[in-house]
Amino acid sequence: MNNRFKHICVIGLGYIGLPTAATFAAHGVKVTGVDVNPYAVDVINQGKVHIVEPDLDALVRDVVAQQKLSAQLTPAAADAYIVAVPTPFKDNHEPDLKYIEAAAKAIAPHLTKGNLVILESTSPVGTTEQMAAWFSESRSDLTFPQQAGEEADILIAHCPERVLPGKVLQELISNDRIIGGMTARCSQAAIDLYKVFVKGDCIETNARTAEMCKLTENSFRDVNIAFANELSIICDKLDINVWELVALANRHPRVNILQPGPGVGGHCIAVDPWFIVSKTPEQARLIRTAREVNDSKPEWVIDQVKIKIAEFLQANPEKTIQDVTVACYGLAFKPDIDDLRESPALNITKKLAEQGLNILVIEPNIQELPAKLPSNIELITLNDHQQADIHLILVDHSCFKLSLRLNSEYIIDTRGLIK
Ligand code: SAJ
Repeated sequence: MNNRFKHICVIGLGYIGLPTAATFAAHGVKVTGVDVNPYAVDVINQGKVHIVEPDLDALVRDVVAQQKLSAQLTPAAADAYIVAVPTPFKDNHEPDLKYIEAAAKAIAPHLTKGNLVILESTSPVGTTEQMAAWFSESRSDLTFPQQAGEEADILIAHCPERVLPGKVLQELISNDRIIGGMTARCSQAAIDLYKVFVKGDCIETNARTAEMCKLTENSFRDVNIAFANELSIICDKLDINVWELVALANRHPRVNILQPGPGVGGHCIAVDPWFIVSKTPEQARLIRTAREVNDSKPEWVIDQVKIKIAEFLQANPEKTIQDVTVACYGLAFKPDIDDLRESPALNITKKLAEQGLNILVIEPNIQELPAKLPSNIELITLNDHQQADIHLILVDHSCFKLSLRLNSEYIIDTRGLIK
């Protein structure tokens, strides 16, 4: 283990902060985890977890039992600080940095000469410099890289997280890491810290490039998914099977089209491109349009359901709209996870229920429906799906791929499962 960082403080114990804190603790570093949510702090101190991520529960149980990880509501003095708090956007798509500001103000009183502070939260370009400015406002007795360069008392870097939900514990260790120090000395300190467990390469750059790199990765994905989603709508008009089309085009050695779906979910790819658009609205035309294309896909799916219902009622004139039952396959934002946050599948299901339709949901990864859903939605098992009139496939869970067999004319397949 590297001797330089014996005790670190991780601010924000969510989907990134908690696995990061637990992984450092498992590699012998004493970790104080900090979260403003008293429930999360309590649960972690009992050796349990408040989020679902494969193998995280066992890891947290072990490191808490070994007293390597403990949680509390406010930061403590440490050798290094890692900020992993959310960076949401406001209603106008402008980034909201209030959690980073609050974290900086909570850390500032504890800073001592030689400390390293790493911002891991996905951030608009310039946020690391802003965080450094917040520190220097609170601590005129210390020097920071923006004033003192390599001589600064406090070292600051941006090292964005890039792990895939569902594979966080593996990717934390195996992924390459972008290290954006405010100076070369800051980068070297951050590399020394991550090398405690990172097996991938730690690649040095400056803080602004590191910020933009993370936003670029997710925008690249968003733009490419938008291309696939737009193709699916074009193909529907032209009576072409988009899944066959994509597979054929991808036989070209330099073409690699992503998969269309019901929209883009989660809290990264659907959010981060806006951070580029808000800084450079005149220039980021393609990135903005991709966001709009992906955000409008759920409405298109709902229109497809309405068309199928009209066809069904025409073929079954004895029935009325109140008799129609729609089965929705999947609620999660992507396959084989239970995460429903910003899920297009969940939004589509909710909107269909609000129109008075009877909805059956098949989501094998959850035990009960979220409390806020309308009462005309029922959670059923895959075995009971045949009772539905209309079948809407929203998530390509592995179990659907293996065992979903539909014998119906009334199928809307947003994931190409039936093909
Ligand atoms: N999706 C499609 N078609 C595709 C691929 C994805 O419709 O071909 C949809 C998914 O169904 C889902 C959404 O996109 O709704 C996002 O899923 P994802 O698996 O592509 O990505 P996330 O949001 O789970 O994680 C991303 C990752 N970024 C990249 O792959 C560039 C991850 O590495 C990041 O760490 C994470 O965002 C993050 O935290 O920013």
